[in-house]
Amino acid sequence: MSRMSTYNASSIQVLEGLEPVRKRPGMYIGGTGSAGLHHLVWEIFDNSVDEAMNGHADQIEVILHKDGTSVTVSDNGRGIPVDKHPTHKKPAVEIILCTLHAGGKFDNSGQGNYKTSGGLHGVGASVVNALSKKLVVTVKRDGYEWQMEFKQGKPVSPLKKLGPSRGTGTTIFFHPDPQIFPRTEFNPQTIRERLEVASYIHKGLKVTWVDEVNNKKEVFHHEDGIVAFLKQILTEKNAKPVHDQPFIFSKENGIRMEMCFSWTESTEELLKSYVNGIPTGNGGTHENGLRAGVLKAIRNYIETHELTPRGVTLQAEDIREGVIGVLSVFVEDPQFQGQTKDRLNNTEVQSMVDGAVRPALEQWLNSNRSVAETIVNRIIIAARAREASRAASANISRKTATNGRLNLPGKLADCSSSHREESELFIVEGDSAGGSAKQGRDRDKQAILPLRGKVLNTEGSSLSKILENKEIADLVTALGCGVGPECDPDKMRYQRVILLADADSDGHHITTLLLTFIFRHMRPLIEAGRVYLALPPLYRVDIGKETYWAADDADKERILKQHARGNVRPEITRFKGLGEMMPKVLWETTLNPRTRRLLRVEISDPLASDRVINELMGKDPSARFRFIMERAEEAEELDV
Ligand code: 0RA
Repeated sequence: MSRMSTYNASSIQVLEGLEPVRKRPGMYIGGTGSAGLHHLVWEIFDNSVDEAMNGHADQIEVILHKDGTSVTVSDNGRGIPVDKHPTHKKPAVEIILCTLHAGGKFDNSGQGNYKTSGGLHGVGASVVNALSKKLVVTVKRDGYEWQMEFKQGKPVSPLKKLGPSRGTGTTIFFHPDPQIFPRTEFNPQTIRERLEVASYIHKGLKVTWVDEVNNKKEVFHHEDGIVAFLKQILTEKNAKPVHDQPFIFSKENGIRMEMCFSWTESTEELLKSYVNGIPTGNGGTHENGLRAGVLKAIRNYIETHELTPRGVTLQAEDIREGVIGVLSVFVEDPQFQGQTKDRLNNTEVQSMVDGAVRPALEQWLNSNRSVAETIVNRIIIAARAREASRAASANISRKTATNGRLNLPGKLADCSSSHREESELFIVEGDSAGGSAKQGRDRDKQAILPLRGKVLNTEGSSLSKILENKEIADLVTALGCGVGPECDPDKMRYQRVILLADADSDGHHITTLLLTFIFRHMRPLIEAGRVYLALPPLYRVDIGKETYWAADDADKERILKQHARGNVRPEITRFKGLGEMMPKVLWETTLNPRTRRLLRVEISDPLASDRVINELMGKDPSARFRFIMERAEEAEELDV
């Protein structure tokens, strides 16, 4: 009889022999190439994972043997039953390993009966048995150890009682049949990765990986499950979350799902998703549900709290930018789609995930308001960056279309050295100061760009609008490093750019406006440590016919002590402006690298500074003043 078909009323199982599996292996494991070969490991491993998921096991060991072509999987579960089946008069373990199960696993434990195997057909151990030249099952159960051996799916000998034994569990050794598989070498890396993921997806499960080919042993065990997984991904990707704790959500009823994610400073969006522990590299309905739920929750939060930004429209990509997370769902009858069968296709899953995530995320945002604010801020930045990026590329293509060569601004007094490493650009406020600076500078290494007109308050404007401002456009052209997403410090025409303004409130204002622009649209320059503030002197000290400049109070005292003459009364005035300084003095006090003081502009916390800028610009001018002073203090003082 080539087929055995039996109907059993008590278990409702359709039992069938294994001949069809050997005849058409592709139907059961997808193919006989490398993927099919590894599928054998997943089938056996997933059975043990099932046993663990149902609460009967917490340890699984997988051994790739020295030959690289045989594997042992063992667990400390209940052990496959060995008692004789009432109708078939054969040990249950033999039926399980020698028949195709149309009706699923012989599990009457009453616990959630998920089949973890997201495999192509989920038919389990008997398929592996059919396609193995040798398979040995060892069971510890009922106080004894039992063993049975098979060849190409057929028993070699009856079930043997080896002897008394403590504990319970199942061990399956198998050696794929070279008559079926052209190549029977397993890839250790492929197996290792799958095991590691399983240890994250099934929190608490201890998976031991023994790679005898490479003489390696590893234990994967994560009590924090996918949250630990997320942590590892963030570290690996070097992605810094913008909030401390990830959003974590799990749900058992309906369908089982578990997820966690964080918004990060990364511009990448990365969601690792799994169905029944199987990676779904091509996403599918579960991922779609998550994305839809997150979008709705965020939009709703922004709307209810009236956080809608002016001047930009938030798009889905802005909300998702930088989100890194893990999604794991368990579906009873997963349908996979696509060439590589790694996209979930069950339509009901989408609305279930969406419907669960949306209220949960909204509630989380509402009960973590400062976190929510940080996230919303990050989203708004993404939207602004996106608009700036589009505007910038439009602008650049327009430029290259009209004049291919860089057209330097007319009022730039460039330096003569062609070595970037030794050259610097001073942005100087006002014409008269610009004139002094041009005369007083080291022409070889120092370039001067005087800013004449009003510098635009760039906050909240699109980049294309900003670039209509002549002063800003000149600055961009002179630096030559590009703007917006194009900005590349390596292309900058100078080693550093130094903002030089008076130490009065107008000076602070213009410096703030320039820094705001650079922070928003040329941030890489700041990150590369190539933006500086020059510190002109604070006091002018006149003693008789001599004039001295004091950098600060201590300097002033020193000058007074050193140059005081009994009969002459020193005259101290606060420094009024760069314009009153002779070129030579400007050189000595502010430009000369040997004597000047510079502050390097740094960003301590990008989001914090972002908030500061948002809050301060366009509001109280004294607050702007404070901002620049605080920035200056934060910046590292340098002797350049
Ligand atoms: C059928 C019934 C029961 C357990 C198993 C199969 C079982 C199968 C595998 C495969 C690998 N590890 C396994 N562990 C258990 C339930 C037995 C009972 O009710 O005690």
